[in-house]
Amino acid sequence: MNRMAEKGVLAHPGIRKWVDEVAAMTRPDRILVCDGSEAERDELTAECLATGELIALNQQRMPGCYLHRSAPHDVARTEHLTYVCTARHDDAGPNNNWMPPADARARLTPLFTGAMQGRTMYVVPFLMGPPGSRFSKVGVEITDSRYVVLSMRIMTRVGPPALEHLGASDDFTRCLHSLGDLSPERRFIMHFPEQNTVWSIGSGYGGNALLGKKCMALRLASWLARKEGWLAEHMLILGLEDPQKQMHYIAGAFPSACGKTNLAMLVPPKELPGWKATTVGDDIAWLRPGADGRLWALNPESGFFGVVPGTSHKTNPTAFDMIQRNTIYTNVALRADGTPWWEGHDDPPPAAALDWQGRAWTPASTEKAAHPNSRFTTPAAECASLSPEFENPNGVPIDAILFGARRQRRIPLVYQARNWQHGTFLGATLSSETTAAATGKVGVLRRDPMAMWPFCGYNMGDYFQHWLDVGAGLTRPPKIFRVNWFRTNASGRYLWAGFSDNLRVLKWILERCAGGGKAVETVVGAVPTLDAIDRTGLTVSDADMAELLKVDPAEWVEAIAGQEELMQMFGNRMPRELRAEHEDLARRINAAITPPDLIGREGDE
Ligand code: OXD
Ligand code: MN
Repeated sequence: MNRMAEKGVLAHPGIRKWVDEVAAMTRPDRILVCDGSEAERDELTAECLATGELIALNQQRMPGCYLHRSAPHDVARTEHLTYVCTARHDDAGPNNNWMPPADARARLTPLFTGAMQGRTMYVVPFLMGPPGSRFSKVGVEITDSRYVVLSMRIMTRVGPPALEHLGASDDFTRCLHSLGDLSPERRFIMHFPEQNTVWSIGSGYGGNALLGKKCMALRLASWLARKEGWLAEHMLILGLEDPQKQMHYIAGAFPSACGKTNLAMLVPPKELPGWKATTVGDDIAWLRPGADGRLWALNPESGFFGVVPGTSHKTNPTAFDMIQRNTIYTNVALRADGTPWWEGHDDPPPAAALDWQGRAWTPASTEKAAHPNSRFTTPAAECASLSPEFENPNGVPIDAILFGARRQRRIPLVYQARNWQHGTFLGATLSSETTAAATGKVGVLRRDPMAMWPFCGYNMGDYFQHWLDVGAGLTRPPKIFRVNWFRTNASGRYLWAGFSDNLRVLKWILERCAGGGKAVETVVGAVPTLDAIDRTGLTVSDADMAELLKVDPAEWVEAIAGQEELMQMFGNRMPRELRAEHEDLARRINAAITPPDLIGREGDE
């Protein structure tokens, strides 16, 4: 046990008791209490280099950068092995796998028993959110993975900030993690919201193992947020300064690997001078009503865990530059000069490299060099566009909320909800084509309300009601918009330029927030007129723009049927207001596709 043990974290009776209990079950050789110091990081890194858990990248060119190769079957979140264990099944809802808490413990106790024999048990106190913030929450992760400790040090505030925030309180999330034997057969990520506890075994992958992130800051936090009157969301937070030097903040919910990090680090196009973008967060937002009737948001994380493939100077120059230092790469390819490479890198494919599993790779190989869900883990402090408000304990006031997804057809580039209730409906009916961030088939359309389907720690019907309740308490609620950067034409070509040019859409959104912005009312909401989105210097034709903004009521008939399934799925937990929105949409669509002579005849009968 290190120096911290006597005077630091283990002096806390609640943590001590829990550590003792876990140690009795997992039987580690050694317990090390992490203090978050640089010396500790260097020691852990040296150990990882010795064991092969990390490979040093070219330290001249990329100081502080390392490569980690995971077990080949442990490369993404495993939603089918993720459970919410509430006393009543209905409280977890149809959106979660469920197990009674006692059964979950009985199932996992044998797996954890003796799991840390021959290993060190690390005790990692961490703070989600800035020190001194009413938003912030403390967790303690116990893990037997050095890679997890090093990653937690990037993604959360480890050591003294957590202990100071906790003080004598026993209010901390108990996050227990072991690699176990890494077998998918013995892998479970169990959440116990009623006990503010997570047990995760059998995976070292970020979303399954860095328990401050999806497990605590979304699943357990969403449960707590409902109790306490706030929202824990799968959202980026972007600051935009307009040419008049007014600051605006936008929060955006998008499913995993749909471009949140790129949008959060947006670089304004040169054709729109005077705009400045700053990054508050790229994955998680905690939002609370403020005394001024607005919604305030902060990012509880302190680092970025981003998808590497596709990251380049074109798509995200800020991220590309950011990951040249102090970054842990997971599952990318390695070039002979000790630098990483991936599909979508600015550099052409190397003549020879090692793929993400360390096997010889050439451009003739049929497999990808980097895993499609390979990741970077980088401190927020490395991000050149990081907002000066990043550490503000009050967060930032949100002007607009975006709900976005990956949809090739039907969904226009952008449209605006009529009010908060309609906006909640737009979020609740979000669907997206699946990506490599979770195991399973890629490109399949699935329902993903508020981009929270895999992360809502309770019954989503109650979650929708909570959204309505939070909105009802705001006198100046954010305006809500649906966006879709991914619409294609009949031959599969993306119609929208995306990346930097998304600012053009955000500009219209901010105009709408200020009471301007030209729009036409459609059955789904207010859509920009053909000339409303600034296309200065952009080669998107009128025809493509018209296609991007098209709302074809006939295409929406199918959507209504899908929404009906969602309504059924949540039964009487689905708020009445959202049923009413669904029926209203069905009525509007029906009216739009019914030939006028039929309407006349119906009226005559
Ligand atoms: C993530 C995810 O890692 O959503 O952020 O899967
Ligand atoms: Mn995410």
